[in-house]
Amino acid sequence: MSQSDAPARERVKQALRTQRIETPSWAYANSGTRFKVFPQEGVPRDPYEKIADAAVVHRLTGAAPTVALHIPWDRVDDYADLAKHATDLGMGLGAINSNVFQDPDYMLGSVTNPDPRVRRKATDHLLECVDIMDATGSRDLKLWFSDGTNYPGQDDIRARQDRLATALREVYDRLGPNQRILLEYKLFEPAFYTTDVPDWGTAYAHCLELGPKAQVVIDTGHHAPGTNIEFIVAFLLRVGKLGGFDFNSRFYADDDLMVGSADPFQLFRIMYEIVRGDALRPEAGIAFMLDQCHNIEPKIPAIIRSVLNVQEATAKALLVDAGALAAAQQAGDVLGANAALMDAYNSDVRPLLAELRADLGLDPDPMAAYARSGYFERIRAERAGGQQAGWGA
Ligand code: AFD
Ligand code: MN
Repeated sequence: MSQSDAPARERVKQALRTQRIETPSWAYANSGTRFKVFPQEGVPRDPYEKIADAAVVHRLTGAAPTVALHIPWDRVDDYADLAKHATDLGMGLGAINSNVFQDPDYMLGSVTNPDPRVRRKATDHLLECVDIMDATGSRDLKLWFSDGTNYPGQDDIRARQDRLATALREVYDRLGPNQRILLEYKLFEPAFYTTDVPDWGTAYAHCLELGPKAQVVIDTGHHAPGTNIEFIVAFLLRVGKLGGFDFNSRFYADDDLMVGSADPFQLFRIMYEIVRGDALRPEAGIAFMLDQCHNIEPKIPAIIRSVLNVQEATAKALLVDAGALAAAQQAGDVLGANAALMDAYNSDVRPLLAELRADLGLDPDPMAAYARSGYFERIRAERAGGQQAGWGA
């Protein structure tokens, strides 16, 4: 199917109108590597300013109406007031990200720590995050555990799974009817020998044990090099256990670069499995979140670029001629089937996306619109003082 085919263009545009991409509060703040955090001008100093920046991304792209929070980085006295601030800016508060990886007590783990006092403290933090979800109206609690060990024999691998299951069960049972746990896995880092939730299979098994309100979240930077991520997407979609994504890009490790910047073809293949699984619609419940750190590039335009990259990959995936592809697959026509997918991937969808933005009353080029907006110059002046937000690694 080519995008010169008018009905196809309309169908693609219609599907893209429903796409929602959630940006992370922490991507607007200072970030870096373990070697250095390079502060940037204009960076927000609190969650209110982070949400203001996220609102600019949504205003220019029309596709990013919610912003994920990270607790305690975004802790405030009155979450209802923060939610109203977001609403006033045309935004919503999205996933609540727990943080049981930066307190000194968590050196040997959080919910899997051998010390029951530490496990209680970590589990109480997760329960506090659910309380916050009640106040913000968030659906999703994102759980990532840096828990693991650095040496063989350090701790009992199996006992740590029991501890994890116990904590997850307590938090799961606290969830309201419209709330979910999104359990995130990561193969490596910061632990070097075992990680307690290292891969999609572990996350899937725990979510299966917990129940329907526990889903797996795929962070695209959390796999061994060469992992076929679109296989994981297809498998989890088929069994109804894909809760969402933490999109980013990597050349080597968990680089948290702009999604699609290192491997746009992989992002297209991932979005093709979403389209093939009829999971693009908001009703499908897949959270399309960014989880990125813009260490050396200006943050707001980097996030805009990331949203555009997801839209472009999605538009290409929507252009795949499903009929021609299925026919070639069933006929065992290897080259024909590959060509059907590659035809879509090789389409330049930027004119179609520019047309969609014009239809929506948006500037066809959000990056240029941001550069012209004067917003950066304004926040650089307004935010000259105060303590910049960041995770201070
Ligand atoms: C780190 C972790 C993980 C988590 C994110 C926000 O690797 O991706 O989702 O922090 O807590 O990037
Ligand atoms: Mn993540």
